[in-house]
Amino acid sequence: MINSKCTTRILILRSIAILISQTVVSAQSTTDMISTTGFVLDECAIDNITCEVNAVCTVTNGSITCDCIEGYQGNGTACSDTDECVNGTDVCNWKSTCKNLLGSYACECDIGYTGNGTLCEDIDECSKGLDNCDVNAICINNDGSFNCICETGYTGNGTSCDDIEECSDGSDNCDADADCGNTDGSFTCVCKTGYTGNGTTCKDLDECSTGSDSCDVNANCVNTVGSFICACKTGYSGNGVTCTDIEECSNGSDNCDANADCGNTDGSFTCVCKTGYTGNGTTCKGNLLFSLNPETAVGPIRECCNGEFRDRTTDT
Ligand SMILES: [Ca+2]
Ligand SMILES: [Ca+2]
Ligand SMILES: [Ca+2]
Ligand SMILES: [Ca+2]
Repeated sequence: MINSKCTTRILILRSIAILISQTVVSAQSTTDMISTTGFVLDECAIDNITCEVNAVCTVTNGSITCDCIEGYQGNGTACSDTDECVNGTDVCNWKSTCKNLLGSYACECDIGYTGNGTLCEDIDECSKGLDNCDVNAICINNDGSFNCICETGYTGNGTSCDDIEECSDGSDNCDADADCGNTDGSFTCVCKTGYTGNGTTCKDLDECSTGSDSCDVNANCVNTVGSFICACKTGYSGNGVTCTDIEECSNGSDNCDANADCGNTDGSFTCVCKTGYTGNGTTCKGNLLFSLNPETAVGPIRECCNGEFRDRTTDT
């Protein structure tokens, strides 16, 4: 603060009237009188010279001095406010704002800082819960402020974060043979039926070798990409998932010889040549049987032809 002084030297004749003692005063100057008598004169009070309201009056070696008080500047009879903020005499922290007051000034920590103005420290808005970050955002404190960053899986400005629709916007990494399912903050990849893997990588599932097929026990399983085929084995009919034995004998699909007996079996059938016939069942030939020795036989000779006996004599 810059103060100027106004010094006024005067003779205080009237001071005699207020001398505390009755000591006779010689005709001396007031200055001499004080020093020689030891009496105290309130010269500031008795003098017509009045200091400015924002100044203090002091007496030094018989001289009255008006000094502007701290916070003001002038010659003592006229004092004006000192703007400490402008002249740089304030001690405000660089993170605070200086506000000039009449006869003084104030330091107010800037937004984001806390303290008395002379000392200002960053406010950790994140740990104190003073941030306005979205519930799905990460708060990062910094000097004087903070940042809000949407968490992975969300999009927005940090104070507002929305779920990313990965499946519909194509930002998912699901395999082409996987089903993508959106979730709040993420997404899922599940291999489609017929495929196996973690969802981001899917390969065909060999249902036949892994035993996860649904083929009938009497069907052949054929693996395909993404699926499998069930085909009833020979001798069975059905859709592959359910196979039943074919009744070849009764539905006429057997290939037994006409002179064979057809017998159904599970998955097949048998052909057995009838009595009097020989063959593998699918082909049967009649036995040529002579009931008697033609040379010694008495009566008609009977022979067999295609299982029917007849008199040989009648055949000639
Ligand atoms: Ca901060
Ligand atoms: Ca999502
Ligand atoms: Ca397959
Ligand atoms: Ca059969």
